[in-house]
Amino acid sequence: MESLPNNFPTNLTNSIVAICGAGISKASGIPTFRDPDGYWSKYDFQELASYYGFTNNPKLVWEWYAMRIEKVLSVEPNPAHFSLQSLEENGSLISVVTQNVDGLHIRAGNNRIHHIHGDILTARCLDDCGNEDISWTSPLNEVPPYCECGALLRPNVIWFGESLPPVVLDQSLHDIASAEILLVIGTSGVVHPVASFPLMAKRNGSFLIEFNIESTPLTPLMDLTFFGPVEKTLPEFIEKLSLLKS
Ligand code: BJW
Ligand code: ZN
Repeated sequence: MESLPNNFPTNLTNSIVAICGAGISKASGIPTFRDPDGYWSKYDFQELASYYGFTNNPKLVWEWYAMRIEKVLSVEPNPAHFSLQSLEENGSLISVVTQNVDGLHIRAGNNRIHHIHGDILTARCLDDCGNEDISWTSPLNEVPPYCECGALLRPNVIWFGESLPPVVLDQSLHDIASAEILLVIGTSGVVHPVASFPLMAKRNGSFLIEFNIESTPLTPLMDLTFFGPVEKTLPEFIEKLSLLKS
């Protein structure tokens, strides 16, 4: 691993925010969206990840989610997730802002996580009868699933064209505003508003570090880039940080 530049921040206490995307869960066996073998190479995102698509064909959308729920329930966090947990444990991490809906950061032991695109293991009533508390702990037997009130359930995720949950968005922006270091991990950097967070942080003086297997539209903004599988590069980087801290 290359050495850190001279302008690398020296205050490593409660100073780091990690923005994560699907690339961090790839080594756990969860496909990304936009890689050549990702979901959008096989499926139409408008059909599967929009409110319009859902109301047009709830069974089709729920078949996709049921398949993904089964996958999420069968995989484990990988060394990249665990290294973010160690960063929280040693007092360096403010929070993880994750676009991932797989819950693997929770299972790795992180406590301060903002799930900005929701949670695939929960669902809520489409008719807003007040039922917001459905959790999947085993694969779905039948799709689409229905609420006790008779209406359809929908996955608790954020689809294209939907607003991000305001409280989660506020907390994420608050944390990013105080980040000395922003880690941008395994995201293609094309989905807004998250794709605009690194620029906001940069303007606010944060030091930006990207971890990805390839360059992204965000790469030119970065102070440092680690190209390679994040399950390898992130633990190495965090090991180096702990040496700096001790
Ligand atoms: C590795 C690796 C390894 C692989 N190691 N790296 C401003 C401008 C233009 C458009 C908009 C805008 N503001 C809003 C929009 C519209 C839209 C948008 O951004 N569209 C663009 C795509 C053009 N945004 C929205 O609609 C958002 N809502 C919103 O802004 O509300 C207000 C509003 C509404 C309407 C108009 C205007 C304003 C909501 C976005 C919701 C996204 N939803 C999804 C599905 C979530 C639920 C689910 O999972 O089922 O979220 S889509 C999908 O993309 C998912 C992801 O969270 C998200 C981001 O993807 P991510 O994580 O970056 O994955 P990939 O696959 O793209 O990238 C993986 C990366 O990993 C790659 O770079 C690889 O190289 C890398 N990698 N293996 C390291 N081992
Ligand atoms: Zn209901």
